[in-house]
Amino acid sequence: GTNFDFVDAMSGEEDFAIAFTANVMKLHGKSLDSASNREKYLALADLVRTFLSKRLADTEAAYRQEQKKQVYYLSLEFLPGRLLAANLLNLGLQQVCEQGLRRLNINLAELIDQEEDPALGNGGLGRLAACYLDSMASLGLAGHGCGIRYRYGLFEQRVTDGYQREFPDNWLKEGRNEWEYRRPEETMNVRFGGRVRTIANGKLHFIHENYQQISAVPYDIPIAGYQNEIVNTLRLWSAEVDVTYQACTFDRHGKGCINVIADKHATESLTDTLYPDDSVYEGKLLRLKQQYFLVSASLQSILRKHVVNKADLRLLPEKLSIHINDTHPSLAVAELMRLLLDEYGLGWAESWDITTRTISYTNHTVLPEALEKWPIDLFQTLLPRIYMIVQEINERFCRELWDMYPGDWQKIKAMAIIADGTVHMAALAIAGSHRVNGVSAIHTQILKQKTMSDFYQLTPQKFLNITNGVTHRRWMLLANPDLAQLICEAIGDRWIANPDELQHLLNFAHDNSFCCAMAKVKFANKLRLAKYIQAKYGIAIDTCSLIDSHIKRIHAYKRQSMNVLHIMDLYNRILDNPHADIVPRTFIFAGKAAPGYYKAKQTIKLIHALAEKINHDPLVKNRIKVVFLQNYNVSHAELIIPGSDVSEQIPTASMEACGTGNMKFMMNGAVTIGTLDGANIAIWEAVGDDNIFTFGLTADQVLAYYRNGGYNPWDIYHQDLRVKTVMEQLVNGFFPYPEEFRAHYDAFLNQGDHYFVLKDFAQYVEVQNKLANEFINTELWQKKCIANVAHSGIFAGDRAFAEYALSVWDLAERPPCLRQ
Ligand code: 26Q
Repeated sequence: GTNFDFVDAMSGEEDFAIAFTANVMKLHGKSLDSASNREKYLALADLVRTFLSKRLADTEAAYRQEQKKQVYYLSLEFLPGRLLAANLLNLGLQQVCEQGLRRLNINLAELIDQEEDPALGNGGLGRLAACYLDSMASLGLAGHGCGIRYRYGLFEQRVTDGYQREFPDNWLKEGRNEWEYRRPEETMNVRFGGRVRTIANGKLHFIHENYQQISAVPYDIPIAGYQNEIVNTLRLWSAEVDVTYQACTFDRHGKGCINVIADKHATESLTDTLYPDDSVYEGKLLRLKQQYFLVSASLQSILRKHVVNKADLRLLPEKLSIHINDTHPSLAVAELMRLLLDEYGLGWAESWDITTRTISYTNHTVLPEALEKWPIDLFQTLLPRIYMIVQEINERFCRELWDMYPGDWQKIKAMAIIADGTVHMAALAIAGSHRVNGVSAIHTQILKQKTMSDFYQLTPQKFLNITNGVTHRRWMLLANPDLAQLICEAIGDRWIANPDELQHLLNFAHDNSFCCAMAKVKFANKLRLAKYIQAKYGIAIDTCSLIDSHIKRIHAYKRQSMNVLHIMDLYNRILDNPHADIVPRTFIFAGKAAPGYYKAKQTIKLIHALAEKINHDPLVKNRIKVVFLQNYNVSHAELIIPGSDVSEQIPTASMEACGTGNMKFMMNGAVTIGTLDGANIAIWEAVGDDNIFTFGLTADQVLAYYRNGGYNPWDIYHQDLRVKTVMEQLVNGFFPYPEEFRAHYDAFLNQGDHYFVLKDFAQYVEVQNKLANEFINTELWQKKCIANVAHSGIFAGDRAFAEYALSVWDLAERPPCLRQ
């Protein structure tokens, strides 16, 4: 029989063991005894992929037959996390696999650990895309990801002597990924550079000449829905040059094929690396090339499929939706226009109508430095035909604005797609979409009232909020199986399909045995985390201590430095009074800094300098430990989040569009200490004052300060001795090398404290104290944990995606959780 008979027949673990053993032999030409764990992992993944393949093909056939509306989620980033355990869970194979392997004396967990964690994203935005792929498949929506198959993922972070060092993330060492299907037959060609010749014979024709053409080869990764037989795809494009038929003429230097191969490698470098910056837009030519490469390859293949199925192009918006994840793929607007106009011969008005009704756009940031603007000359040289189309879009758009606001040049200039020598990608994305959404209530509010207020006034019907969500399958069932099981024992398993049902847990907040069981699960997860930290860093942490985690990209606005200042103050209390009554705490940090971001890198150094002092000071008597976990990735999050008591979500209000880590912590019963920003506000509304610790300036207050030129941090320095002390400690030799943290000192005091760290400090300390005192009241704390889990259902990705299905993509069938 075939490899997947064993599961299709549900024949059980014995057949599984046989099939697995045979697959090790087939794949590696080795017996089980002589295979390494990595080889065993690859054989298992291959077996699971075989199983996925049948459902992938069946799903595709079913969609075609039903003519189901397709959603294409275009994103420069996807951070899916490891896939083996997720696939086993979603395919319902966990048990048969675990027990089958046990028969062979193999521990499944050890094989799971052999998988590389694909790092094809920076952080929140890429992880959100992956959560949504999971939700779409699980809801039975025909939603697919389109991205880039970066040869190297986000850099690997190693810390030496407290400094971050970056290493290439060589995730495809074996030349291929075990989950993907390479589909060379579906290769698309993408054109760069050259020039455009215009011919007028009745109609205008645009002939693109002298371009460089690069092949885009798709690699499809199957994405399984949760126990529903659906398998969608994540299609990742790779730049490749086929030299098979390229003649190598010997030039006068006698080089021949060497040149051809050298050109091949230069061209293929297009998809070599992911840009490692998640908050500052970098106007690099290669980045724009990557964006167009993704957009053009994706749209060509989407349209080809549509046309091959004999569907009318005029029906495009009814048959499919194209969603763009931030402005990074916003060239989709112009590329879809190009294909409709030049390749399929439609007129402008019709093409524009089709385009705007097909495309929708999610904004993920209001930080001005992150808004994408491309210099015209660079844009025009790389994409001459696309630039012509953008110009035409801009002209028509500005004419429309002129009709609306005659004479208001200032407003028109502020909204124009091309202005001040640059192409404004957000303006292009808004003009070319029928829906624009923010990712939390406050973020959407700020978009409407500030960042995009002109556009909102022009087309209010385009704008809406859809608060982000995360997949509770990965973040609860997979990352915290003991908690999931406990919940099932208490309220049954319907919450898995319908996370709102987690609310029933509130009935158990006063149930002693349930509370104890929850505490036990948390303790076991803390122990698991402590063992990892001990093994990896030789640091012993107290599993009874309050574990407080701050894990996310390192950025000034996320204020890891404020967390550090609080720990310094806590330490100062011990130095002042060695017997101070301090609740034992473990502070965990993890996160990468953009390689060129000096201050963020110095924050990593500061965390290490502090850890070095505190972890070794006998006066502290182990009451405080500080740990920095290196190379933060999805797998580390799966380990840290279930083992944490407190979730640090302390950005300067108004700056974090949403945050999604906050939701994952909440699902796992950690209590948030947070500012009133992004989804923290929604969490606060869901759990109520008693079950979250909020503090600090509101977004309105922060924005008001900015309008009035900021505030004077020296006032606080002089008023609050604690602030003065920690500030001086940054530069007075308290840490070795007194000049090391001068940049931080200056930013806080001499450059106006742009992120309001000192302004929020006193309230932060106060609420940290309050939190610690409530933590030691175990019974009270358990109730908080339960309340957090119970109210986390609204943050499930399924809810978020159902909202997209309904309000953005207009999918005919309502997903189950929105059905009445
Ligand atoms: C742009 C141009 C050139 C190079 C890089 C970039 C770039 C790359 C990644 C700009 C931004 C990003 C990533 C942004 C991001 O992760 N934003 C986060 O998105 C989450 C999901 O919506 C939110 O929860 C976070 O609040 C937001 O910071």
